[in-house]
Amino acid sequence: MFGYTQEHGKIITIERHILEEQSFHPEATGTLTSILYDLALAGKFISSNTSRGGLAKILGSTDEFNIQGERVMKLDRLADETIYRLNDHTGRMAALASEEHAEILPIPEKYPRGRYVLLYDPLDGSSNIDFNTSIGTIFAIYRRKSENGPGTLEDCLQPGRDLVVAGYMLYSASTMLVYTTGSGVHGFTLDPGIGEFLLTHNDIRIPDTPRYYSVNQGHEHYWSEGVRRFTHYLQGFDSEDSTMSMRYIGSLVGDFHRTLLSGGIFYYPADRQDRSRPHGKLRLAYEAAPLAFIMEQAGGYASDGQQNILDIQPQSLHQRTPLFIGNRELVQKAEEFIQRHDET
Ligand code: AFP
Repeated sequence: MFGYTQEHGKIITIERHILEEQSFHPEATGTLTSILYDLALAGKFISSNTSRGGLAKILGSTDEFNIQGERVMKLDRLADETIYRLNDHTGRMAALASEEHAEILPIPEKYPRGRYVLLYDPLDGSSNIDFNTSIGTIFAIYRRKSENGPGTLEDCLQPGRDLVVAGYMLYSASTMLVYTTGSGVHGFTLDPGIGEFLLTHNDIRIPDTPRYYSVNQGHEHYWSEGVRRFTHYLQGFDSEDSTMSMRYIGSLVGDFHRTLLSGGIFYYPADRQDRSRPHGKLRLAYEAAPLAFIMEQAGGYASDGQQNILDIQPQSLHQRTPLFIGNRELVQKAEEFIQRHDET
């Protein structure tokens, strides 16, 4: 009746939901539950600041550039520090890695180290901030591989297949947190009045009938023949049946979230625009792998055009990858076009 959840009219907070999920795993110590709770808290903090943007004088950019060569926005910095500071002292993390930093972020010596590593993109789509358009945070949690001591680079360089938790926060008309621990995808909406994330989207499945395709078509000129022909296929050039509408925000979390709920495909292919990044713009560890894990849990699929994103072993923290993500048949269709028309 109040629209919070379809689940027998119950109002379910994220805390209760996480605890209920934990009860299905008798071996669980509660550590992951606490990490998720801290991430939800980070989401509330970042959301509160993004919604006060102009008022809090935190819109705009600093004079610095991050490891990706992008200008650091003030809110980026704030989101980055919030997530680090909520996780550096809890004894749950062996190390962290942020899209904003070249190297892994160690846990200070004075604090205990834990069993997990957290990789995060603190504020994705930040070039949209000043235009009041949706932005997001993406997070990925793995079990450490090293036995003890400080977490290592190797702990952070794991294929998406080994993810323990993946999720994102979307700061938009409302703030949402969506996550999976490998048993379904669940979405929560922040009720700003009470400061709680409440379950609004239980067990999300990507709809079977795709609705939109999503790509920066302004780059078509730089695409391969396979990607161009695939796009024409979506536009119905091959058969009227497959005509699809296009939507593109330019903010990955927003574009992904719409694709997840509406069905369709989002892609950011490799292109020839910038020779320094022949594999496209998106980052494997911070963006593609966690979103691929969520998409697969929701019944979809993600590929780099040739192979499942989840099977790619990252070689470096900031490695980039082409990404095709959404309904399985569409992503496989993209693979087919690429295989048929592009040289490998
Ligand atoms: P910014 O964080 O610089 O805004 O980049 C956002 C992003 O990494 C991702 O969120 C978008 O999907 C993609 O870039 C948009 O890139 P284009 O502007 O080239 O379409």
